[in-house]
Amino acid sequence: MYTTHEFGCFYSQPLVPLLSLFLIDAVNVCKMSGLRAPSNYTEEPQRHPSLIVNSQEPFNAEPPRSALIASYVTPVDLFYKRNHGPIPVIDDIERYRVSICGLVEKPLELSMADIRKLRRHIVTATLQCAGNRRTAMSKVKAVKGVGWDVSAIGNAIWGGAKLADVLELVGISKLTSVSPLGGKHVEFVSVDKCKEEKGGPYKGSIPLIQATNSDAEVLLAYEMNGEPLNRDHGYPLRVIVPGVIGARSVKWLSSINIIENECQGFFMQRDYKMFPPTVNWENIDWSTRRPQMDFPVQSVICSLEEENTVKPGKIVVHGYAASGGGRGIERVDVSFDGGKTWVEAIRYQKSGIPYVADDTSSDKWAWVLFKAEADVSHTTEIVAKAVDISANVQPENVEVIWNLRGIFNTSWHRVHIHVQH
Ligand code: MTE
Ligand code: MO
Repeated sequence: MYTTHEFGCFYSQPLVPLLSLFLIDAVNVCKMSGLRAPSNYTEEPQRHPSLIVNSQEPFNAEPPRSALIASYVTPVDLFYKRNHGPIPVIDDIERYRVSICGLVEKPLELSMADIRKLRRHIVTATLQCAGNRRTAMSKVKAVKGVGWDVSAIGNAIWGGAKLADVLELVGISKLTSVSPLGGKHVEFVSVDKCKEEKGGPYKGSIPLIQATNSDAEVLLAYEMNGEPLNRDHGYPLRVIVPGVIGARSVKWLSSINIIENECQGFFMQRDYKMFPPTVNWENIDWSTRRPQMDFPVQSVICSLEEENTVKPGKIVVHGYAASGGGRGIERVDVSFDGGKTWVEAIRYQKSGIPYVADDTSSDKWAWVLFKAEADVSHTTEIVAKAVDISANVQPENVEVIWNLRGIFNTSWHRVHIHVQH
């Protein structure tokens, strides 16, 4: 007996097409989304000239670090762009559909008009690539991956439908869980051609318990900073998973599959996992680690470059701090003498309003900007480190967290100050 559960999204056996004449409602197939995935880079969008390009094809770029502290909300054109293939194209938005299939009673296809009919929810959330600050980690020992400085992060106001509301349309009620560990996942599939997937689409998944939790605020977003998403950031529809590494926020969403276990795609199983420093490319066993989800506590000084020459006098330091899982920033410490003594920085989100690390008066998924100042009279190192509300701290040195994929460099951020008298 065939149940809707056995097929996932694709016909897997030759007799299925025949049977499907009779079982068309029962067999669970994801249809085309109307998104087109170019196989070369001739249809890329225009980009801001001040982005620092780390790789042209696929396009990976970050803004100068000073741009991050110019405003609490990062402008779209300066927001980092992280891609694994050419940017997909929509020829006719009327034909766009996102399908929901897998372990659901009745698969469903939604147009943009259907998605817009659902209650519109707004979340201010920081997106951070797990590879942020990778270049600094690669100075310890070579790592594999796109070289990022400190700006593979940005804070935006995302607008869209809550995934929990969308899943109710296929009969999955809020807070659905089998068990807190393991259990079903919700898989997000795109259309972009990624070489890591041997030309297949980018995909990833999150636990069903998170997807159906209205408070987790997982979005199918169609707006970024009050405007329709642009092509680089996932037009017409992308996932936003607040508090989780950027890799799970799948862009150019084509289908949503309810699956028995986590997604088996490359970016879940053979990437975005953190290994101990002893693991190298000869002895690596990917199956020994879980896919990374929440990002750890991070802070970076953005008002100064790695090397700075200044006159003696007052230095004002600005930067960002963020933690995953909705954990607020409890404290940011700044040292003007290489880490011997520390001052506590002032924290803020919207300017003029002092930051309090609780859900009611702050944006819990968003970064916190900080400011500290001191007189500097001789050559020194300025250092920043943050503490989140669960008392998680950043490691002092990058050496102890070195890993071959170069993810999660959250070591104390240090910049050098050369004082010229
Ligand atoms: N979604 C698709 N379809 N393809 C991708 O290459 N990259 C992921 C994620 N979603 C990616 C994707 C990664 S690794 C990150 S960090 C974020 O998108 C970056 O989002 P942004 O380009 O909007 O900043
Ligand atoms: Mo990423």
